[in-house]
Amino acid sequence: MDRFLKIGITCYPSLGGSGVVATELGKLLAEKGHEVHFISHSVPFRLGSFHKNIFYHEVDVSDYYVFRYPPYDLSLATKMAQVAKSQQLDILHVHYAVPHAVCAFLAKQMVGDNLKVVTTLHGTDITVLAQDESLKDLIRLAINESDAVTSVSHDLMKETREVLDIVRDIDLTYNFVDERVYHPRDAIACRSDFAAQDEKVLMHISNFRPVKRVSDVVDIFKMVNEQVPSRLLLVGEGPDLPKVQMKIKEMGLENRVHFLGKQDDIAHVISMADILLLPSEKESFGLVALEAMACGVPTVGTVAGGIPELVSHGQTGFLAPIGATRQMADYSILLLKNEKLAREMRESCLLRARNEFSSDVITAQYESIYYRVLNRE
Ligand code: GMT
Repeated sequence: MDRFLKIGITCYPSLGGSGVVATELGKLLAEKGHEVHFISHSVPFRLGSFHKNIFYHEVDVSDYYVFRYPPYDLSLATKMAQVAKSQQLDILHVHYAVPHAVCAFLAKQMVGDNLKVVTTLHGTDITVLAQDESLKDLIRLAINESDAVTSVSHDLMKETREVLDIVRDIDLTYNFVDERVYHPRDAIACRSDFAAQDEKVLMHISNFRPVKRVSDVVDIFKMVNEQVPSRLLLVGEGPDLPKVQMKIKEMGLENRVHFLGKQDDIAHVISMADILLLPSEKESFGLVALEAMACGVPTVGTVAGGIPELVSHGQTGFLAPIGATRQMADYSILLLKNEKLAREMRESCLLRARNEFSSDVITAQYESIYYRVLNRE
């Protein structure tokens, strides 16, 4: 049996959890001996250094003058088919149903049934886009026609079934982090650039979309800071950033809040924190909470989407209802004032990340899905 596969991967290559997971998976598969071909409009930002088993195929979008909107989806589908034929791909693994699973469906029509399509659902493709009546039937088709479908949480799986009326099998494959990168780093020097020795550090990392409720982060921080001298580090940027900056100014918190913008070395940055705040309204998984957990940092957040599958309430963090800022502040204060609890939670975080979300285990789960759809179990 040929264990080494040729795998095409398509994802959103810029910032975002789905792109991170897809890229990290591709890198780990390549390390295990598989040949991995990324097909996208730009090089995935986490791809890093050269690896002999990793290839990148750029999608050129036609800008023919009759097109009002350049048809990226059609160019991507064509490129997928070309790469599948020329490289004799076994698997096309697409991350995000829209448009990637739809493009993979088209590519398969061009290539034939030997090409197997695996679709991973990450969240907003279902929780937002599948609610749109104009896209619903298309997303359902792409999901039903995939040879395997995976979801990053039970919650997302349930929602996919409910919203799209899907009855087919869906595999659960939680997200993971590369333990060689995500582990507690010595961040004492960086931390002291922002916080004095007797101050605590709260952190929020996101794309500042409304769904992240960054305004709640500020409210929580204000309440915490009234009882425990603290600093808030905000990492990332996005549409709500100006609103949040304004709120911080109005609350007179400018001197206690630091904006770090987009950062590459998230493991190092997170290691500066005592707590990660994730008060999202919706989160199919919440990769950043796993990144924090792997660095020994507990999350205080919401009982939203897949977060409770990841953050074990009372052990690796605390969860409260969406919008319950007072409760999240009280949990944070409890944790920041109790060194023993903080130490225990840190240990539980490291253990849980290693045991439940190990990159070895999750990569092997994806491999077994590939072998299953190829009938090579
Ligand atoms: O959270 C975002 O806004 C980005 C989005 C993405 O497309 O990458 O994240 C989704 O996929 C991540 C990886 O599986 C999950 O960790 C996030 O929870 C999910 N976001 C939402 O469900 C809002």
